[in-house]
Amino acid sequence: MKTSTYIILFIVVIGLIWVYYSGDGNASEVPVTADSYATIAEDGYQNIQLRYGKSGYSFNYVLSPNIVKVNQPVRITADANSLRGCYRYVQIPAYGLSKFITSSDSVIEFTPTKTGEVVITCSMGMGVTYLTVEE
Ligand SMILES: [Cu+2]
Repeated sequence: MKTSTYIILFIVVIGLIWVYYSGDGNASEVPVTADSYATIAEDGYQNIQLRYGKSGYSFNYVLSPNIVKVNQPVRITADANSLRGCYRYVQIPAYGLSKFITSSDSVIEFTPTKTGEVVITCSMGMGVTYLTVEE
């Protein structure tokens, strides 16, 4: 093959790789499974774990489970060991919540009052994940 053919092939392959990996880490990339749905514990709370780990094609906050029922209290327990730097400053702007996570103080509780996606972010905004609230 001619050199120009190789160059064109190279550009096409790079383009395909770029398209494949250019996800923005939205919750929609995380496949929904039975484990995605929170169960309601005896105390009425839906227990969620928050940690730092692989999310889609990158690393970010990970919620498990990540789908809850509306108007039922949610208890998010953060894994302080996996959260570093500003990732420990967990914000839930829609509910006016802001908390610095330590290993002895790692719980955030709130009751989602409307359906949709609740943004959970770090203080600087690079840590982002979404809690899906359903009817
Ligand atoms: Cu941050």
